[in-house]
Amino acid sequence: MTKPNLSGMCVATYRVHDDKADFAKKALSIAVGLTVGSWTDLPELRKAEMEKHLGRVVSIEEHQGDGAPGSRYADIRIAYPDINFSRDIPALLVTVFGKLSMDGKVRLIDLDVSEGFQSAFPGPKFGIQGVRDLLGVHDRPLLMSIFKSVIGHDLKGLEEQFYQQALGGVDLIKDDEILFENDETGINRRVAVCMEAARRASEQTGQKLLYAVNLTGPTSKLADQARLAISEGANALLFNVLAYGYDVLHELSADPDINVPIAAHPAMAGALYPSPHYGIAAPLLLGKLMRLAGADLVLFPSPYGSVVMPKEENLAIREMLLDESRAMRTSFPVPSAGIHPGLVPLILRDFGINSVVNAGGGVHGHPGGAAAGGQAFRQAITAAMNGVPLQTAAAEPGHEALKAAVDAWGVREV
Ligand code: 1AE
Repeated sequence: MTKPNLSGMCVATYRVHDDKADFAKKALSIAVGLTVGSWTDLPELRKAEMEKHLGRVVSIEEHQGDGAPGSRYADIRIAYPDINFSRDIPALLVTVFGKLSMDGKVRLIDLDVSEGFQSAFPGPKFGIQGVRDLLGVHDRPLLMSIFKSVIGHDLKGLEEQFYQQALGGVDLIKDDEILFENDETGINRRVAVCMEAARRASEQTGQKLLYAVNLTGPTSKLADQARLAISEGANALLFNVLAYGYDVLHELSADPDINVPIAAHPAMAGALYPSPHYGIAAPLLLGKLMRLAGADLVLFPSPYGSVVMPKEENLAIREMLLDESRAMRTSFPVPSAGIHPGLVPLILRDFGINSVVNAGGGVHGHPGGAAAGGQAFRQAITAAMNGVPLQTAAAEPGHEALKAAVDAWGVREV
């Protein structure tokens, strides 16, 4: 097969499972079907006009599997001319995986966008460096704590919970993603009290802190809500990207008035990535596309905690977020869910210092309370950075918080 010239084209890679299919025929039907519709039936004149719109088969890699039913598959790469779609993520996704996502065992495993397409996306406004600069922390993984049991709280309750988390020395506090607009603790009201609690805690800890407040409500009002929160002092946002769509994240992140980092929550991602046969692979869904759309931090289930994702997929997400060869800022990987201090050495080994250790239950469930929970994590991070086993560090004077955490949750061997 002669290699097509791919400039001005976005290339999608699909994994197609089929025990009997002629994969070359399947590839051609995708390339033609998702672009010009039908090729052989076109008159010659029309063919000449349509040539520039025609999708191209770039490669087909067949795998026979082990002979068991369902094990035969092919990885098929198709190039789509940029001129077929506008420069936005919805148009790209509908082109490469709109109708096709419903047509048999087809999974979108990667998407390489052209330089031209990428040029419409500034990517993360802050990225890893920008978030570190805001916090003044450059030499260790960041620590994020998650508000828990927030539904039904009054402002006073939220403020106290925030203060306790902040006292523990965390770098970021994020809302729970299920905290929506409500009369008692609406976005502007809770930002005001929580930022005041952050100021008080900072007098004790000497640390800066970002509060990622959950941006919710109808799409048409999100930018106004974000501006309102920022006018009350919000210095970061949390956003349920997949419930709204990547384009909404892109618009928020590209808005010059929304000049705070945005953390992307992965809610709904499980409806799309876990199947080996269908959906969109996690590294594309939560890695490449989140960064392209402008997420400064991206949360996803880690391989170790309560909601797990296979480690290879986690590391591939990390790769997508940190890849320096892309002409845009890098995004922080935030492996999450069920994280406790005993997992910190694993997180550091697998994700390195350019990551965020993120915990809800692992902070609030500490026997000494949320402040002790944060301290235990900070002590675990310092020990792991110095190559000191957590059990050894926990036995040292001043490390009572870590000791209590190790007793409660144990330490996972590296
Ligand atoms: C993958 C998202 C994790 C998340 O948002 C969350 O709230 C985790 O809570 P914990 O740490 O499992 O209690």
